[in-house]
Amino acid sequence: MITALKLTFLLLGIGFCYRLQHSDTNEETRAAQPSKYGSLWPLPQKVQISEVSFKLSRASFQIIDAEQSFADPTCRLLQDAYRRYYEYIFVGAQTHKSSSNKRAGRAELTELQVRITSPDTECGGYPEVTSDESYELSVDQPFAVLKAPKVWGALRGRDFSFFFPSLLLHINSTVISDFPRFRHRGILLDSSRHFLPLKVILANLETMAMNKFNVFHWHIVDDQSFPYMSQTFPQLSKQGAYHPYTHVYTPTDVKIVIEFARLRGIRVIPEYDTPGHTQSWGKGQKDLLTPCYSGSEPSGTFGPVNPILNTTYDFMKRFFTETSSVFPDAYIHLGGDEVDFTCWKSNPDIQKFMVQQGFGDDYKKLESYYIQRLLDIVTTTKKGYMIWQEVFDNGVTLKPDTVVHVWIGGESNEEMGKVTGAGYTTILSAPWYLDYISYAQDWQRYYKVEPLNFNGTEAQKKLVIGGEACLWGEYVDATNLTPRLWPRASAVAERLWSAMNVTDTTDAFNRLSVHRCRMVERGIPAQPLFSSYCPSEYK
Ligand code: CP6
Repeated sequence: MITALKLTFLLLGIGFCYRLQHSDTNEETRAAQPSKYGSLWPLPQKVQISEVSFKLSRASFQIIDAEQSFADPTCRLLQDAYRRYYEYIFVGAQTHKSSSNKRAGRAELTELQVRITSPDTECGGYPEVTSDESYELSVDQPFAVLKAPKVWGALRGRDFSFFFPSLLLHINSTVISDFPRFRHRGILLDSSRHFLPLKVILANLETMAMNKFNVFHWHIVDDQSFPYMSQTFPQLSKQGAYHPYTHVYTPTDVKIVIEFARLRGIRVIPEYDTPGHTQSWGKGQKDLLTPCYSGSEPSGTFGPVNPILNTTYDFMKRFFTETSSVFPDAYIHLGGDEVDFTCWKSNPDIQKFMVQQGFGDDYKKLESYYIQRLLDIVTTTKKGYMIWQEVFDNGVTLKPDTVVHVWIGGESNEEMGKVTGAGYTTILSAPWYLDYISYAQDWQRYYKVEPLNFNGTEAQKKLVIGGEACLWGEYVDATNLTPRLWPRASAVAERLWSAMNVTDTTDAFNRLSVHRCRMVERGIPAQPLFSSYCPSEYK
């Protein structure tokens, strides 16, 4: 018989176990406190905030080109940015008019002057891996000044509204001097496992800009669907997309994405992953994929791209010639990951080819043979390439400027040592698979990653140009993409932008909580970090 006392202990015990399992660290259970850095995110390299503060008025405040600026008044990139920032500064602020009136005694800040200091402003160009994103911002009387060598820095430095504590229209006198720690700061989105409507992609680009990300890695096609509408091979999306008209990216859609990204200083790098991950390609392109065999008969199923046919390489040449002119970035991502050899092994023609080439039983050699020929083709289109780490692991000869994308190994960075040891430039994604979700504040795990934490020389560490947060699409579509990505990706944003010693998770939590509310106020449904509320909820 269970007595009442025993039952009480039993229940207490269950409760205790539950607490143990979910025992949160201090950081995870406390509420956000104001940070001395306000809501700056990612934290600039150098900040000085003084006690003096100014008020702003919606009616009189303006953002303008400084007289000495090299920017042309017709520079659309800047003019568009001024309008966006103006709207961001004053969004939601109106209802707090009374509180700013109370402090009517303080001086008014009436202008943000933007000064591009280099004669070649790059206004009409595309951002590149070498683009200068540095800027200096001084908020002082009689006006605030944002100085940057190129328009890219002006974009990074402009987000003036970062200085507003809650929604009050005043701003502290501040001096910031800032530049990114890493040049490649990306987000991977996957539009194959689920089609992502254009407006979801654009909203994500806008949020990327709020977090100073500068690369949109567009994993545009994969096994499940082929939404890229090719002008050379229209059958690919006709047959391979989830829907031939609604679930495709037309040439106009792609242009819209690229221009929207450019205006925010974001590069668009498409990924066309081969020879694996290509089931959807096979629907619209006969003989592209390898027929698999069951015994001596074709089984009716298909494997990776068929590496032994010349028609394969003719196709690739025409396909990549098209994409190289559609996407302006100097780089294209060629995938090359997770090639399953089972089908190749079953096919008698491939077996024969293996013998002819002297590859023995080593199907990695066959994979390398294919990739080698593909890389040669892409080189003729004058693009640089990025590839997943397996291509490097398999010993394929790569151009010296190849970027190797490390995705295996979680938080241990041995592979980074190997890749940079061989002299290749690399970017890190292994610890930043944001499609993995778990209980509690997993952003802290992403935040604590140190990309240079591997055994290697200084020269090797210089080869690490950044990283990407990956949001693979198996369990993600338009309904849940944004809250799953933000603010978790913001943790990666700060790791890649801010100085190496910015590692205080408590201060990060305080700033990120406000930054997350800011995203929500701007219409981005970013999920909460922990129990709390945003000021805008009761305005
Ligand atoms: N799709 C493609 C994927 C993945 C990769 N490539 C992937 C593999 C393992 C995990 C998550 C994603 N879904 N094309 C590997 C780069 Cl855990």
